[in-house]
Amino acid sequence: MPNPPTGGPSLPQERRLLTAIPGPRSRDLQSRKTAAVPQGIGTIMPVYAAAAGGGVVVDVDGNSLIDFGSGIAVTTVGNSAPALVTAVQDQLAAFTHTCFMVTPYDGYIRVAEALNRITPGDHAKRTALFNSGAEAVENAVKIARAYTGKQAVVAFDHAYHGRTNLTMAMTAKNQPYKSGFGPFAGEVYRAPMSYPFRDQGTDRGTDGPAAARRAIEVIEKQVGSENLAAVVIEPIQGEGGFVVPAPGFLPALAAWCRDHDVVFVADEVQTGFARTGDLFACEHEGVVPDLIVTAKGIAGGLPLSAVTGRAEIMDAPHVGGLGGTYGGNPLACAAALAVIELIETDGLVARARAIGDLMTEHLRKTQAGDDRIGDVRGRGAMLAVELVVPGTTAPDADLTRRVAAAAHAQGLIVLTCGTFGNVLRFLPPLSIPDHLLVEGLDLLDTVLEESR
Ligand code: PLZ
Repeated sequence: MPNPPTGGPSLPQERRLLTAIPGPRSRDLQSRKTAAVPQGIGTIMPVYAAAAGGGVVVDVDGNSLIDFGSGIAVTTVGNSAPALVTAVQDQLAAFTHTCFMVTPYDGYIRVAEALNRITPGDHAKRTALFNSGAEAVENAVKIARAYTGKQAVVAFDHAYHGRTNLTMAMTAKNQPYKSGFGPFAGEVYRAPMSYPFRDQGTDRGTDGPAAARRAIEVIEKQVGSENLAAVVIEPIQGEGGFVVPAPGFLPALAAWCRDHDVVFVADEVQTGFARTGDLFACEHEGVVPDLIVTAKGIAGGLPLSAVTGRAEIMDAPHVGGLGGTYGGNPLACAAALAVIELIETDGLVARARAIGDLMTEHLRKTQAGDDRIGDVRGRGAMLAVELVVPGTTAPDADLTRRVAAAAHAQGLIVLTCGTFGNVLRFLPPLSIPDHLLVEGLDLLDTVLEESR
């Protein structure tokens, strides 16, 4: 293909296979990657992108793939959305960087004001900007420690918070995230999560407040609220398997934190910005976190993350105690302002709900005829199926791998996740047209059938 196609919504919204997947150009790039990039940086799908937009990714061989991944929940408003491209281009021509800690600029302040406005709770707030999800999680912990004068941090079973030293300690899963990379940061403790599909039929039960009491008991016995700075939790777990806690679990935890001077931190890196059919997943149960961590969907693919929270907590660190060269980069801020506006003007919260309804109905029908699908769960455009040995809850990671690989070969980008590697997850961009959603789901049914 001499001229790569223009990206964004102008791309034909179709699945189109011109070569085997991956095609010859992708295979060539993959062998160059192997020679130039360490193997530690893995490849889920060795198909090299040339353009993307709406609900497709076009590869270097001219194949057009249906996107059920959004670059891991990042391009929520769609790749290269025109309003975002214009906003970033304008900023690019004005200046690329001055460093907000040296000579600041208004884009950063406007993003902070917007996040203070749209995040849950009407209390006075402040926002600090960073680059990655992990960096923001680390800063939320720094801020909670400075505010409380305490050190311990509680994270949960199946949690994912990043790959830096502190966030590796907070992440639950050993392979591939932690193995061989210790020693990990100290003062990180783990509490049991509410995982309804795996808690059913056990003495743990599926009652949210009861699951919270179980977690709180572990926290009180093994940590002690007098030592605990923060409880950090994903309101719907992402990498850990799209685990939606039982109703009442999050509110009970938040209430306990409030009563014990513990900062309640919602890691909404994967769930935020309309993904779950609410602007933020916490809103579903009316939970108001003390600090909320956002990234991914915040800026349509430009690297940006944020910690937003109660003014008195956010102002605890001393002057100069927070920052970084690139945090709140002007291009990323321009993108974030465009994203926030697009979510509001294009009704993307409602769009996420509509996608959720369409996909859930289809997946439940598939489940009714396929006893390998143990669970269909998620909210909005953050959905998953958990694959098991029929009649049990025993995870079937091998089937999951085979189904994902077969879907990839048919031109459907789909990701897996879960502590047991047996969850297929669906994170389409909210710009995807319905016909591609349906085609992707039909394809999934076919590959599930063929993987028996
Ligand atoms: N918190 C809830 O989902 C990133 C990780 C992909 P960064 N999830 C995708 C991988 O294998 O590295 C994530 C998340 C939650 C924090 C993070 C970390 O965000 O921007 O990847 O640092």
